[in-house]
Amino acid sequence: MAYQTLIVEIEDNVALVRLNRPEALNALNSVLLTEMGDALANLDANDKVRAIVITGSEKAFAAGADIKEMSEKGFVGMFKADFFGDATENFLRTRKPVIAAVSGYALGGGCELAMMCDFIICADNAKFGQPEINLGICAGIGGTQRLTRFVGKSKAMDMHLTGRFMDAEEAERSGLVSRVVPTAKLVSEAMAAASKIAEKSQLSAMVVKEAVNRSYETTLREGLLFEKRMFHALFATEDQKEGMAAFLEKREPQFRDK
Ligand code: CO8
Repeated sequence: MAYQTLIVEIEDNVALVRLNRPEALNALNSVLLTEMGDALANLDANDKVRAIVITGSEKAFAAGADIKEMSEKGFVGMFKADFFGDATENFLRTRKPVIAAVSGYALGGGCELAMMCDFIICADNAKFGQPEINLGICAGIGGTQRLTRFVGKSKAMDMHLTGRFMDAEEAERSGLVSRVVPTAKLVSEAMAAASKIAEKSQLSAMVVKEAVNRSYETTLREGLLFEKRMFHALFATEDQKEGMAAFLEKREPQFRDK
């Protein structure tokens, strides 16, 4: 897969998608977001791929939406094109687990892109922020909604209203990231986490992703019912029989996604 703004590699059932606009600290422009949607759709459909890692460079995961591209736009054009609406929908259609591996700046749309992934592992040099207020705008692909759910109202308001950056230690303490690792080991740690996921039954992994994401969309009662029914449904799979037999026989399971 050859892209203008992304480098995609597949290694042992795990895909690594690297944002590649170093001249603009991986700022998200229309080309990049279209290519990201296309890459994720291809990887989702590729049976060799069982988990996906998205990363940037050491200096920047992504420094936000591309300000140069946005600066001349007006309301009518943005509204009619539903600017970045499709890109978000395409991203969220991915059914395989997606890990964000964040080093350096994850600002504005970059922070939002990381939060659209299933979880975030960050390097100890990471800096998260929603500085759109400094540009006279606000977040546009989930920052006000997702950051609030990750870190709570008070900290989300602080980040959006002051535009300040959050370092890796604060991000872990606040629940924005699942783990912090040394910068030099970021990609290998994220790939190792993805490989661990790739060993599991893909059916279970897809159910877990749907069920956890549903907790953001619905009431507790409906979410619990969804989880219980999916739990029941997994007993119709060969992987459930294999997983439990392997445990009882004290051996490693051989999942076949059936
Ligand atoms: N857009 C376009 N170009 C950028 C961006 C950006 N967001 N960020 C950095 N660049 C470019 C710079 O213009 C510069 O290019 P050049 O060398 O041609 O002048 C190059 O990247 C290097 O940047 P700096 O020289 O500024 O590097 P520093 O190390 O001095 O500073 C910072 C790094 C602090 C990250 C700084 O670049 C910065 O503040 N960037 C802007 C951060 C920002 O405001 N982000 C929010 C953007 S708005 C947004 O994301 C809206 C989200 C809603 C929709 C999302 C859709 C995807």
